[in-house]
Amino acid sequence: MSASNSSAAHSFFEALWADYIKRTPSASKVHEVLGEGHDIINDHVAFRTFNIAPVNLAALTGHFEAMGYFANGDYAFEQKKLRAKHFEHSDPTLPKIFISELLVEEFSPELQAIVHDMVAGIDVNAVTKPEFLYSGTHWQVSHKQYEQLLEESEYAAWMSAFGFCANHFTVSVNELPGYSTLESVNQKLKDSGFTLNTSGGEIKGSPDVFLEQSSTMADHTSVQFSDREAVIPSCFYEFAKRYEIAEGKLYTGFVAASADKIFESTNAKK
Ligand code: OOG
Ligand code: NI
Repeated sequence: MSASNSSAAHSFFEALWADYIKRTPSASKVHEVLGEGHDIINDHVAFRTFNIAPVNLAALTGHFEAMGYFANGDYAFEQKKLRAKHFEHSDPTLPKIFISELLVEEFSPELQAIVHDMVAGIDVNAVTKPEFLYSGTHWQVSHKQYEQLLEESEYAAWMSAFGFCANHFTVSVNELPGYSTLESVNQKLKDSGFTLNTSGGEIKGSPDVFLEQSSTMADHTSVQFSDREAVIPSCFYEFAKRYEIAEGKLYTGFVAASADKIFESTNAKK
C-alpha cells in the first residue's frame, strides 16, 4: 500500500458519506447521539449490485483494489439469491468493504428483463471511475416496475430505486468511547427514537462467531419514479462489535447467517 492510495481512499469515503447522508438523514443523528462530539470510526461500508457486466461485483472490486484493499472472505445467500465478498485495508482507520451482487439469472424472465434494461442504460466508461460507486441510478423505472421487483426480490427493488451508493455505514462499537456492549448502544438508540431491525433478534451473532451486529431500519425517502413519486425505505446504519480470534487480534470477517438478516433493514416496516 502506498500513502497516496490510502489518502485517495480517505477522500473517497468523505464523498461517499456526503452522498449517503442525503438519503439517510438519520445517519447524522446517529453520530450526534453516539459520538457526543468525537469522531466515529466505521467498521465497514456495504454496497449492492447485480451480477451483470459491466457492474458485477468483480468489476466494482477494482476500485477498492486500486485503493489498496484486498479480498478476504466469500459469502453465499441461497434464499435471497445473492453472493458477497468482503475487503480489508492495511490502514486500520479505513472501513472494511462488503459488496454483494444479485444472481439475476435465478429470477423470473420478467425480473431479468427489467434488470437488463436498467443495466443497459449505464455508460461503460462511467463504471471505470470510483465516483461510479455513488452515482445512483442510470435508468428510469416506474413505480409499478418497482412493485413488481419487490414481489420477487426486495434487493432488486431497492437497486432499481437507489442504484449505486453506500447501502450503509457501520459504527465500530469496539472503537466507540463510552460503550462496552452492543446492548448498551441499542438501548441508547431506542431511547433516542430509532427503530431497530428485529429480524433474527435485535442482536445478530454472538461472541461464539466473533461478531455481534445490529442495525436501524432504513430511513424513508421520496423517490421520483417515471410515473409517480413514492416514499420508500432508503438506507440504514449498522453497529458492529468484534471479538478476538487470537490474543490482540479481532475477527475481521462477516457472518452469513447474520448478514442475511441485516439485508432486511431495507424492508418496509411492518
Ligand atoms: C448488506 C447486508 C450484510 C453485514 O454487515 O453483514 C451486511 C446489505 O444490506 O446490503 O452488511
Ligand atoms: Ni453491514
